[in-house]
Amino acid sequence: MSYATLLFAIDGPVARITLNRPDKLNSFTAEMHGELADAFTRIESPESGARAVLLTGAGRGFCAGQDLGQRRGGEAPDLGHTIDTTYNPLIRRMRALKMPIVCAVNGVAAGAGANVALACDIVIAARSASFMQAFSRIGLSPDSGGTWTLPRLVGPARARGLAMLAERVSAEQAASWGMIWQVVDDDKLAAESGALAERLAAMPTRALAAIKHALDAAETSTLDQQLDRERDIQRELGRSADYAEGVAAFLDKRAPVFTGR
Ligand code: LHQ
Repeated sequence: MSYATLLFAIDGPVARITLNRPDKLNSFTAEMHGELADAFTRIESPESGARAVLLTGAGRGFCAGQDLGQRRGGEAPDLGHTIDTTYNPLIRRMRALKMPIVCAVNGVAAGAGANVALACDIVIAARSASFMQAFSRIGLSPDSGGTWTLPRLVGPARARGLAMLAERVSAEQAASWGMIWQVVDDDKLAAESGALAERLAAMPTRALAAIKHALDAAETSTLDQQLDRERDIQRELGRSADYAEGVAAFLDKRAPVFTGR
C-alpha cells in the first residue's frame, strides 16, 4: 500500500506506520489524517494478521503537531471541527485498537505530535528525542487527549507545568517522570522498538487488548466497578485459546505459542 504522507507495511504480525513528511517534521495535514485512518482500517481488518503496531517518524523529528503552514491568515478557523474530524477520531481509534501500539519517538514530538505519541501503549524514545506541549506558545490548550493523559502519566503538578510553560522536555526527563516507558541510544531505537513490537505481537493479543481496555476504563471507575470488570475480562479470557496454551505450556515446561485467539 502506498501513501503520500506515510510509509506503511504489515510485516507479518507487526503493522509499521512511519509518519513521512520529514521536511516539516512530520506535522499533521488533513491528508495525513486521512491516510492514518485508512491504515488503521487495514490494520483492524481480520485478514491483516496484525497483532501489534509500531509507529514512528521519518527523518529527525517524530511529529511537530498540526501543520501550521496551512493556518496563516484568513477567517478564524473552526478548530473544533478539525479536532472532531481528525485528531479525536485518531486518538479514540488508537485507544480502542485491540492490540498494543508501540511508539518509537525518534526526535521531537510537539503539540498534537506529543499527545499522539503518549496515546500509544508503550513509548520508547531515542536519547536525543524531546517532548513539547507546544500549544500555549500559539495560544492553544493541549488537545489529542493531552489534558487527560498528562496528569495520569506525570501527576497534576508536572502536567500543569508542561502544558502552561510549553518547554521542551528531554527523553530522559520524560522517562524519569514516568511519561514514557524507556529511553535508548539513538542508534538502537529502530532495533529495540522493532523487537518490542515483535515481542508484543507474539503475546496473547486478546489479553493485551483487555489490559489496554481495563487500564483506560479504570480511570473513570470505582474499585467496585473495576473488580467487576476484571471478573468479566477474566471470564472471557479464560475461554481463549491463548489461555489454554499458556497454562499447557507452563505445565509442559515449554515456551507457549500464542495465536491471538
Ligand atoms: C513545521 C511545523 C509545523 C509546519 C516544524 N507545521 N511546519 C490541532 C487542531 C488544529 C489546529 C491547531 O493545532 C492542533 C494541534 C497542534 O498540534 S497545535 C501545535 C502545533 N505545533 C507547534 O506549535 C510546533 C511548531 N514547531 C516548533 O515549535 C518547532 O519546529 C519544534 C520545536 C517542533 C522543532 O524545532 P527545530 O528542531 O528548531 O525545527 P524547526 O523549527 O527549524 O523546523 C524544521 C522545519 O519544519 C521548518 O521548516 P523550514 O522550511 O523552515 O525548514 C519548520 O517550519 C517546519 N515545521 N513544525 N507544526
